[in-house]
Amino acid sequence: MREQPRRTPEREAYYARIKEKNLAPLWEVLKGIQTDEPKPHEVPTLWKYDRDVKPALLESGGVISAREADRRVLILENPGLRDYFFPCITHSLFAGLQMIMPGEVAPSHRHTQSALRFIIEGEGAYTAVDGEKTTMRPGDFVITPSWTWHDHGNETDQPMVWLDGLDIPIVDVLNCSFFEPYPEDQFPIDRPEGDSVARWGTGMVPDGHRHRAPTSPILNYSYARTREALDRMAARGDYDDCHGLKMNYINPVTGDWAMPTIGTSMRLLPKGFSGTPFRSTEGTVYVVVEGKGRTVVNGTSFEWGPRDIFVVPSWCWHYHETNGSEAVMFNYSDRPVQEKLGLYREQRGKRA
Ligand code: 1HN
Repeated sequence: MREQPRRTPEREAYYARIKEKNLAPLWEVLKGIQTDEPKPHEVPTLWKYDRDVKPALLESGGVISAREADRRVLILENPGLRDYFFPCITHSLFAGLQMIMPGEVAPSHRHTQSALRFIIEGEGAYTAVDGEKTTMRPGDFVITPSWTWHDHGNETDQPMVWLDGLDIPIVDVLNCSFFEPYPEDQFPIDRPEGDSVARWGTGMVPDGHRHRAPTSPILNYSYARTREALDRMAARGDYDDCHGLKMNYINPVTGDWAMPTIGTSMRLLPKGFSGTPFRSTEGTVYVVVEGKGRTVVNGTSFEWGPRDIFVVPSWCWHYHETNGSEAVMFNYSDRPVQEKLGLYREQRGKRA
């Protein structure tokens, strides 16, 4: 550990003098930035959906319309990041819950921030991305790549809620934010529903394809297919000690993560699972899809059930447990960025 240099009146006077010249002493600030290990400001936090989030969301329907809000989203603000430049769930990622009521539309726009939608509840509202529409169902993972036109609408008779995960802080640190509204509510649809899965999601790719974008061309990784894959693999029972049965979503064109800045996975924890402690540098947002269990993060126990959301900050020891039911959880983090920069680290512990 570094020693902090002593502060003396002579030094303080010197610092004050050089400040005028836009100069500052590195030795006064080095310790705060080169920490022995990650010291995230965000804290482990659990949002109970049915008890706390849902009533607030339903109330928001009477507070503002989707049109006036542009996007009616309640931000999951990490209490450890209250002084951050923007309310976020981790230092690198945003999370919010968007609700769209029957008959509403969230008008088309595009931005350089990439977004994922993870569907929480409701059935049958749509999101459209660059001319393809997809009907959303709980557990679906839908991608809005950087700089693609997207709008949402609900032609059903029930409210629809999904989680929005965006790389807002990453784009901010690089100063690459661009935004543009589309002149109409909806960008024209020019492909049938399911087109992207047919083209890219069957283990084949179109002959002579020119997909060069860093984001997967698949619009919707449906829960029906994900769940079936997990079920079939569970039959063989090869579970990881820490993660259970964990599958990462990939871009079928490159084999890399589905999104360039956000890594996404789905896992199945079997009944009576008692996970080994694990930590990694990826601050991770979890969304529970099915089942009940608990996750112990740095000694704090989070009891979770369907639709609950929690966050495990970078480098925090944690383990997962289930009891009488198997559980399915979605998660996302900034791991693709860390891997590309050679920064990603993980560590497995021992059960006490
Ligand atoms: C956004 O554009 C959407 O397009 C959702 O649905 C959430 C959160 C922050 C900034 C932009 C959307 C967002 C967002």
